[in-house]
Amino acid sequence: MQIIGIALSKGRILEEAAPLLARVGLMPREDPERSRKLVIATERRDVRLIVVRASDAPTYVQYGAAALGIAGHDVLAEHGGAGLYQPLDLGIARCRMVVAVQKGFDYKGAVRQGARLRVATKYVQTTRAHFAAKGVHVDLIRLYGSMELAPLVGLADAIVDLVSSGQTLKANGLSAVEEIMPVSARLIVNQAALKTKRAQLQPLIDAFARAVA
Ligand code: PRT
Ligand code: MG
Repeated sequence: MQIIGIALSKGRILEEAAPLLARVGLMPREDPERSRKLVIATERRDVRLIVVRASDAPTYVQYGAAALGIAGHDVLAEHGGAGLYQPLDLGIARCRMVVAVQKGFDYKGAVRQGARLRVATKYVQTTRAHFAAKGVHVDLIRLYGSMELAPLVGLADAIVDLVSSGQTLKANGLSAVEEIMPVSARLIVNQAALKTKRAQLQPLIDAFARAVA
């Protein structure tokens, strides 16, 4: 019996994945939000949770450090998906990736005039691809969080960030001017492991599919 790891992040993803994990029979044996352990046993002796940063989940699965994982489409788009199967949209942690600007900034006008936009984001690859496809010239400023701050202090003309309720944008005088993609979390699988451990992995993937349906 080989041990199967599931890479996932605490917070939003774990919170919304918890009911799915319960239905699949993978309830953690201790609360990952409270525990300082990063490897957490589940109801099943052959499956454990690997607690990672949200943006690191695809990397752990790509290199086979975890056979399975749960990651947002935002994070997967940025990672590129090398070495991963993405068999299932789990429909959790839903939001939208958008371009947002300060109220009063004429985004459409700036784009129309071919102005060079300064765009702050942690989604550098996705943002570059989005504006390249539109033929808009951008200077990308790489941030690691709190993107909403950048336009307020003159660091950037626009940001690319996630929005769910819209409260954070609103509270900072920003508004979404363009949607880049809808986002939800996917089940991800190491491609090589799916071949070598299919007897163990396929039933788990099927169980997740039933849990979602
Ligand atoms: O904290 P860390 O740097 O490790 O990573 P993280 O901040 O990306 O992790 P986490 O747990 O916050 O988010 C994990 C995943 O949840 C993301 O990769 C998305 O796939 C998904 N998700 C869904 C979201 C949101 N909704 C969301 N609203 N992730 C972040 N947000 C943030 C957004 O960036 C903005 O700052 O919430 C704020 C906006 O929320 P509203 O409700 O005010 O619009
Ligand atoms: Mg966070």
